[in-house]
Amino acid sequence: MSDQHPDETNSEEKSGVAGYMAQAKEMAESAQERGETTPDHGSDEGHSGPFAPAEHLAESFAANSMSEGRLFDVADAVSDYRMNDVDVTDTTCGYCAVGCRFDVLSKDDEVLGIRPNAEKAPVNGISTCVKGKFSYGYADDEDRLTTPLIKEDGEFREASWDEALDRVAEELQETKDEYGPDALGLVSSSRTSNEANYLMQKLSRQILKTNNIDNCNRLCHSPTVAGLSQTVGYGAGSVGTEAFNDTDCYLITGSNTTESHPVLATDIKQNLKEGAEAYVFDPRKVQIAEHATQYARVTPGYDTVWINGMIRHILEEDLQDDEFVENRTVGFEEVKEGVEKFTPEFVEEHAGVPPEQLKNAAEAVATADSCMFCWTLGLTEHSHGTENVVSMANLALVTGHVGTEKSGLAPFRGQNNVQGGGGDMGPVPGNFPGYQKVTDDDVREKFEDYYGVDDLPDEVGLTITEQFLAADRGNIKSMFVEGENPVYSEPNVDHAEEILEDLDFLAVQDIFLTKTAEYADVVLPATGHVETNGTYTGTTRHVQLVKRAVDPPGEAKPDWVITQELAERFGFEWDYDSPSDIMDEINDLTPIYGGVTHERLEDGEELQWPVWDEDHPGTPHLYEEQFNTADGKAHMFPTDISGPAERDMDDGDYPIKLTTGRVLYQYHTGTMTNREEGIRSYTDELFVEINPETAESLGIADEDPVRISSRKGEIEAMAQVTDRIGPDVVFVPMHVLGDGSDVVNELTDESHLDEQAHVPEFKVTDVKVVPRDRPTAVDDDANTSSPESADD
Ligand SMILES: Nc1nc2c(c(=O)[nH]1)N[C@H]1C(S)=C(S)[C@@H](COP(=O)(O)OP(=O)(O)OC[C@H]3O[C@@H](n4cnc5c(=O)[nH]c(N)nc54)[C@H](O)[C@@H]3O)O[C@H]1N2
Ligand SMILES: Nc1nc2c(c(=O)[nH]1)N[C@H]1C(S)=C(S)[C@@H](COP(=O)(O)OP(=O)(O)OC[C@H]3O[C@@H](n4cnc5c(=O)[nH]c(N)nc54)[C@H](O)[C@@H]3O)O[C@H]1N2
Ligand code: SF4
Ligand SMILES: [Mo]
Repeated sequence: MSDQHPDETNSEEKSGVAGYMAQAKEMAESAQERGETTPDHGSDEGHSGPFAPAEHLAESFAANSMSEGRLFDVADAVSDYRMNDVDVTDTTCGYCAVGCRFDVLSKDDEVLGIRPNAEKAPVNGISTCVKGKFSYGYADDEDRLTTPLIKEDGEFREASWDEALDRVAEELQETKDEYGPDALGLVSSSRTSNEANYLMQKLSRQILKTNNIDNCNRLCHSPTVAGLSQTVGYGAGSVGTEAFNDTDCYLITGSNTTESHPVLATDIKQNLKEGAEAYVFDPRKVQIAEHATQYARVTPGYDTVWINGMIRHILEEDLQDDEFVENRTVGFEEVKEGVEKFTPEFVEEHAGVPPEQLKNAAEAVATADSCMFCWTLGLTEHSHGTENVVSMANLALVTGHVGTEKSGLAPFRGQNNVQGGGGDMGPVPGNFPGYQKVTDDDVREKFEDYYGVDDLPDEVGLTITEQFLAADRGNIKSMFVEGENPVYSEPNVDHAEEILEDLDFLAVQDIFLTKTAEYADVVLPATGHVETNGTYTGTTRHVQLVKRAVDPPGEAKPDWVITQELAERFGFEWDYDSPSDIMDEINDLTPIYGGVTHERLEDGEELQWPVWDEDHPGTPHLYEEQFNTADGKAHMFPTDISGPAERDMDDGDYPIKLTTGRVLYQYHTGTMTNREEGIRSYTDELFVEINPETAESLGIADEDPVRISSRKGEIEAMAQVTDRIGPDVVFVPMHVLGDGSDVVNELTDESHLDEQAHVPEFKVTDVKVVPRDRPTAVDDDANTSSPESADD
């Protein structure tokens, strides 16, 4: 897309647009002057122009971050739309799991703009965030993969689909014949549709006979799925969308809501303005904390401590919901006993939360008429992430705030389709679709009958991080990676790269030649989200349609089509004509999706699973009467003080705790967002947030280049000195910023996994931080008195 609009001045409409843009830029600047350095998607009133009022703040920040030409393109599309001159396709956002819906405006197979369509958008109404609204330039980027590629003598060459798919099938078959099916590892993609993910798990089980299939859910909310499955039943949030706007109280922890789930943050902020309360616990004073009733800074890695402390205080003050506990839960006595040691003093010592803040929050949460318990990765990406989630479920259950319209458990899920494609559809080592266990004989028999085979694998397979570790030991020989960029997103990426390099065979299916794809033997070009039909399932269990707005570039094919054509190479004729056909099969085999059909969605029905059959209206909130457990009760389990995996190691050399995460403008490894010049310019350098006190003790000033080293590696970044973060903790974004030569996952450790969910400990790593030009020499100076070791 050109930077300069060809025709900026020759219509009144456009000069109106130009005026609006100038206004928008001013708004953005004044917001920045007000100190809103972390731009917020927000909604605002009072401006006129080509955009609807509530879109304004998103536009204003976009105006500040995107080239003028690009904005004119967008603005033009909107005015063209008014002239009915463009194609309009209603679809669901392909970035995060909020599940915003909007119209894609396109003309001549080029996406011109995105415009929310409130009538068809149950979650977002007329809101979107800057990514959903503006980051679609990737779609016609010149670097898109347009043909299959095969590597020959270390170089890629173009290949036909037949040649590429034959090669993939032969190689996978060869590994299977020689080493057995479990020498294969498959990574499915939460970026892709439910239908595509369903077929990936089918390929893995029916044809390749392995349960070694996983997806990015592992790196993310797998502890949420594990923790909630064992306590309340379903590995999903219990609340529907109403709660976000109407609850009386929010407990929010480990969630940078305004940057990671901007549209949910808008609902929450609006509700706070109308009198609701919010209690935020986070090591960083993230922007949602500015809007909260109370913010408490927590020591990273010690969340079970303050959560148990809250339960203890609630019990001490007799504020628990006795009736709920008695009638709807088991395990209360054990939890009561388990929390005894978590006195306010103990909590302050280990988790850093002052007693007053702990008590305030506990009392507010327990006595509110309704309350939502919200968390994201700050709670899950730990070596004890599942325990954190179980603690959170215990807290919610003790207060009785689960199972109503305005109260419940609200993990904000990550990728656009991680709830559906990453979990519900079963591309995970232990579950068929619908959380049906691969180890359950009756379940396996049902799938065997349907799939016409009698040997589905019956042992739980390997998770994504375990697949890498197994490959390192030589037990996995070949991998198939769809829509995942592990050489940036896995822990200890230098090691991950070596492992990929050493595989016998690697196939990658993506929309770009990613750094992961560079290691592949065969690369398969897939369609992106504006070129795809199917469904995504968002964080509130909404199943929503995704539709093709423009034709794919070159010969790129939809993910589900590629998987079906690969299956054919193994002699399996699946014969699906469309994603809707695949959904019919999902309906047959997956009780919670029993009545989710494309027809109903086309008719505008709003379906949140479970949807048991075609007459069932769906389930906006879970657990109104029963939990999804054998006895219908919620099961509470006591949890203990856990702490990060590295807590027992000698941290003399690495006295600082590193935590990692997201920024508003970027999306993960940046394969899509980094193609927007304006967005990139906002995040053109890797940075590290350092508290002023810590910076001073380390001799580091704002914007200084620094070196950060851990037991696994070393990177450089630019210091951002800010009291957003607490002393002795630093934050580095997980994204690929600047030239990408340094990424934070060079520092993280792949061996610190949660015992149950196997998520890596992305949220706490011991590090050392020094000014760049001072030698780090961790190996040399262990006994010298550098400022940081002097501080210990
Ligand atoms: N802009 C943008 N939005 C995204 C994404 C993106 O890449 N970019 N990715 C999507 C995906 S896949 C996901 S999973 C979500 C993730 O959404 P978030 O979980 O909100 O994202 P993170 O930045 O990883 O932030 C987690 C929060 O945890 C806090 N934290 C760190 N350590 C601890 C701890 O020990 N305890 C507690 N209580 N908190 C801690 C951090 O300070 C931060 O506020 O975002 C989704 N949305
Ligand atoms: N240090 C640290 N590391 C982390 C995290 C953290 O908080 N800290 N968070 C973790 C989390 S929560 C997540 S979810 C992961 C994310 O890690 P990844 O999933 O590896 O990150 P993405 O950049 O979203 O990669 C998705 C890939 O899919 C491709 N793609 C997009 N759309 C399609 C499509 O329709 N079809 C196909 N075939 N490909 C497509 C993109 O080009 C990209 O290469 O990172 C994890 N890593
Ligand atoms: S909040 Fe999430 S779903 Fe909504 S527009 Fe932004 S990235 Fe897309
Ligand atoms: Mo995620």
